[in-house]
Amino acid sequence: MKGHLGLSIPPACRSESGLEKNKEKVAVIGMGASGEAAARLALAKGAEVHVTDASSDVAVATRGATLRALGARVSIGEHLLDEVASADTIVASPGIPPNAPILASLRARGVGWVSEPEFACRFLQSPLIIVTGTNGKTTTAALCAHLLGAGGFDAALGGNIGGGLGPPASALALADPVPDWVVLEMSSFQLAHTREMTPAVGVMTNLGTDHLDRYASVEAYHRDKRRLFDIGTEDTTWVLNGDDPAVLDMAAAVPGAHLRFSLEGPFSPGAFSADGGLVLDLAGFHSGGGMGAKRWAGPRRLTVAPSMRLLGRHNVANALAAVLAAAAAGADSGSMGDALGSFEPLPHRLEPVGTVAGVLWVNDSKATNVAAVASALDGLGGSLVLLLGGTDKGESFRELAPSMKDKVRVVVAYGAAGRRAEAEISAAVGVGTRVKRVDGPFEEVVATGLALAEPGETLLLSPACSSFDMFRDYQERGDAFRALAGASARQGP
Ligand code: UMA
Repeated sequence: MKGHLGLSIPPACRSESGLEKNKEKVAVIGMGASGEAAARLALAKGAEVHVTDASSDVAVATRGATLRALGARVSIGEHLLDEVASADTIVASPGIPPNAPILASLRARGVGWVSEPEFACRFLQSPLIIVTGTNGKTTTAALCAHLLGAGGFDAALGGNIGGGLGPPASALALADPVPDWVVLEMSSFQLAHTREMTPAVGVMTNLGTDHLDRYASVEAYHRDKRRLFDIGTEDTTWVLNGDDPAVLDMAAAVPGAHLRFSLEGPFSPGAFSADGGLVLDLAGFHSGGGMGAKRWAGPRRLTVAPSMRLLGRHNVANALAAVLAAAAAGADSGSMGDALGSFEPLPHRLEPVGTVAGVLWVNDSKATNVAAVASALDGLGGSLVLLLGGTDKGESFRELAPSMKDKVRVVVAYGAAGRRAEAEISAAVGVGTRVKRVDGPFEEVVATGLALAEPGETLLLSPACSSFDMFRDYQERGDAFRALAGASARQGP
């Protein structure tokens, strides 16, 4: 594909796209959002589809009935290994751990599989902006799509993002008309099994620790993140966190154009924050994608509307990343300044959900790892009561000590990780944060936090853990917190 001045923009898939043969057999493992979307895409493209889920709960059975009516063969409650293994293409849902029996059996037979976005890219006709990183990827991806929209591009948003904010990649491959750009948030689970998909623009927001319940080590998690760089080409434009040595190190020898964003200081070519504003400096940048086509002059301060509502310093970093990615795709600095002001904070990410008796409630339920909580704490001012806990993912809570110091007056530690969180935070020397453990239900956790909070303080749900011990997912947890804020406001002080 050619950009507006004839520069090369890599297509979504590096090889011939589409099905490999007539009546290709596609097996899809898992019937959550991604499995359903992949099966629908394969059916729409004329494949013979076998879709399977180990569960037979109501949601799976309902999806199964729909897919059966569309022509798929459906097996639920068990995986039929021989049938799955005989397919030409196997698509595995991202939430299925690599040691799950079905994947272990396929591996033992020497049979490979692809991730759902990898399957989707075979049919995507738009160039891809892929956003990954440990934290900030959803805000960055959504803001990037918003900036492109304001710049006159038809930009479709999807991938890992979920939560009603965007569909899986496979659904975007059926979009009609074909969007100008597809902005895909991708998790490490989805990047793991990619081969052919190619970012025109690839964004790495940051690299921290996450998902240690699935990976044997941080290095193994980072290896999957590294796939982003492995699948690029020399025409890919990279948007890199200039303040994160792990990102710069990982990208150092990667071909393509490198743009960096920084909260600390000037970067050229790149974007940085200075004197409370955002500066885009792409002077002299001429290679890759549609970027050179812009013929950017010297540094340009973006006139950001005062209504910009993103809380916290880490969101400034996300905004800088989004601005660079959108600029790389062709958006201009004038439209981006206005659009930054009209972007609404996303649900469950430092989302203010009410003020009760002088206490501000902030829902940061998406903060499912320690690094995300540290970012939230570093970005917020004032005194805080922090609700922390849930399913234990094995990370050290001690690492939160520097961010808690002089800021978090009380931690309410709860859920499956509550006891460990209590022990580690109480033992952190010199932090001075009081820890109160609650073993009861979430309502009791929130009520305890509220009772301990004083007027003028913030009650922050930023759990550092996943939610599965009490909720279906982080959205349900955040929704519960928001509903309790509403109920509390109605009840009055
Ligand atoms: N299953 C099997 N066999 C097994 C194990 C599981 O069939 O051995 C079945 C389960 O019964 C279930 C299905 O697989 O029905 C679940 O698949 P899934 O967990 O991949 O769920 P999806 O609904 O497809 O959602 C996934 C992402 N979830 C995960 O990666 C855990 C969603 O990201 C994403 O929005 C969606 O694909 C579309 O791309 C959510 C997420 O939490 C938001 N992501 C993690 C994160 O951001 O930290 C990675």
